[in-house]
Amino acid sequence: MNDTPKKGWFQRLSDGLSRSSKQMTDQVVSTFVKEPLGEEALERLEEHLLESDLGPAATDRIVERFRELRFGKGASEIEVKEALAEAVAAELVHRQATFDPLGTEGVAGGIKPFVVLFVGVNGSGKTTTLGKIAADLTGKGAKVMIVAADTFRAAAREQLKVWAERAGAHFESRKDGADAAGLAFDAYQKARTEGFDVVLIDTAGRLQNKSALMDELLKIVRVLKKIDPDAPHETLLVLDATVGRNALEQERIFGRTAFVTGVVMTKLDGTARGGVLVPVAQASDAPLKLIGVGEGVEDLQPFDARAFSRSLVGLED
Ligand SMILES: Nc1nc2c(ncn2[C@@H]2O[C@H](COP(=O)(O)OP(=O)(O)O)[C@@H](O)[C@H]2O)c(=O)[nH]1
Ligand SMILES: [Mg+2]
Repeated sequence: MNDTPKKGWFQRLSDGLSRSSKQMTDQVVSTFVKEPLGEEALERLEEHLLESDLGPAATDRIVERFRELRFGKGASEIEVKEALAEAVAAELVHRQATFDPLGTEGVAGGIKPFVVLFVGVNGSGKTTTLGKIAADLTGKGAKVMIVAADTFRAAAREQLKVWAERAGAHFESRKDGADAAGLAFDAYQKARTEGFDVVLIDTAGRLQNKSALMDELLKIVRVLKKIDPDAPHETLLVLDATVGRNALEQERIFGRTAFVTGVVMTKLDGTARGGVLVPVAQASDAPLKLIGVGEGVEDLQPFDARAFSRSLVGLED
């Protein structure tokens, strides 16, 4: 029997970000608690923020805020953390948006089925993120179809099928090497006739052949638009936080095709440099919508700038 109380979402977020927050707390916070705020401490703050991958632009602004704050000698740890959390949140609040396919901008607003396309390089967490979303949606009573448009690898299809079964979602696939766009088109048609609420389309992420991959993604988008010019209604770019600043390069590659409507940052639990979320959110044209802080279904969370920032510096909700 397991009588441990279910963890709240903020606790999951904090646990997921614990490696990053430890880094922040050990370095940044101790700088200010130990010595009065002077130029030297500010320089050290700058170094530590850069080491946390917050990026030069946000780092400059945060250091500037701290300069203006003029902490007295021996500021308390909480004071420093609160100030840092606020400074980080200020970098992110304008970069957050909600993903709610069942809400008024989706099914409740008459867009049914609501089509979501998942893009990103192999290993970024597309399939896992899609699976977590499927489980969440079926849990809310939605009729969900999962489409395995990553048609190149049998293993990829199998992995997705397991998620579909677990979530109780309908699964559409074809054999190896089948035309991904053809599959997506037929599946979307079927979803319309059969009254599905949401269609989740997984795609391949072979970056070895960038132009072929982009052509394939654009072709999928093009055929979906033949059915509804507004489809896909959401295109989520999935980025892995553990690759650090390479995530910025991936954002550039996929973002350039200009159809991304939301960013998902996964594996924040797998890095001590979760600060990389900041430059990625700022570089992307599309807002950040979801974050992954673990492998469990409940470890995919809506992105909340304030909660993220507080967790990042080890503060309570
Ligand atoms: N720790 C952790 N692992 C994750 C997270 N998201 C995905 N993964 C893992 O990352 C690996 C690659 O994910 P996958 O969904 O197959 O990536 P894809 O190639 O983009 O479809 C898998 O082992 C996942 O379990 C996350 O938020 N946290
Ligand atoms: Mg996959």
